Amino acid sequence: MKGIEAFHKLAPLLKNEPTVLANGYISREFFNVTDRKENFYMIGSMGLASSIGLGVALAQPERKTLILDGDGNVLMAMGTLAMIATCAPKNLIHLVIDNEVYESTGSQRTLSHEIRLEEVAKSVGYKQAMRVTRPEEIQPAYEKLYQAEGPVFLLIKVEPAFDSSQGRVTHTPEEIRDRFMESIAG
Ligand SMILES: Cc1ncc(C[n+]2csc(CCOP(=O)(O)OP(=O)(O)O)c2C)c(N)n1
Ligand SMILES: [Mg+2]
Repeated sequence: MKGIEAFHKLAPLLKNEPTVLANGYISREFFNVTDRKENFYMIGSMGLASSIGLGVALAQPERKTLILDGDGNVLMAMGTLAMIATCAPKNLIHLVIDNEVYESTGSQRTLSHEIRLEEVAKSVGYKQAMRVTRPEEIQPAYEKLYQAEGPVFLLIKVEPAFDSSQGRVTHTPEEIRDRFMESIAG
């Protein structure tokens, strides 16, 4: 499955959950599938979507919070998995698009062809962690994890297949911040 297919499966499942997206192609591709004010695109800094998502989840424990991460991002901030598991926000769902490469910077291989990131998440203490490889598995896995107590982790294996003709996120960082804050206020 291509990453874009995974996004087309995920997008209709989202309601108004705050969603913190990893930098690079993940933000860019998801922006083109479904731009929403609840999307916080981490435009520049790699590895930080997970810790920002953790902060959002802890600040608003009654609201489901999503992180849409990449394998390279997770590997860069592996310690954040332990922090998430230890803080244990019940409302946090950590989704990872795993294409086994740093596709945004030229498809250098990551370690996720050998390291099963969902096993890492499970072993540090995520309540549940699953891996899917086929598009039709995404909805049932997501719905199962959505019902479960968090933090939970869903790894979606995809092939590197970004369509570089897709445009970049058009909002400025300030606009992304402001509309995200507005969407989670109150
Ligand atoms: C701290 C930091 N290091 C490196 C980069 C350059 N960079 C941007 S995206 C990216 C790859 C991200 O990999 P992954 O999370 O697997 O997402 P993919 O590109 O495969 O969709 C890299 C290395 C950056 N933006 N910030
Ligand atoms: Mg990747």
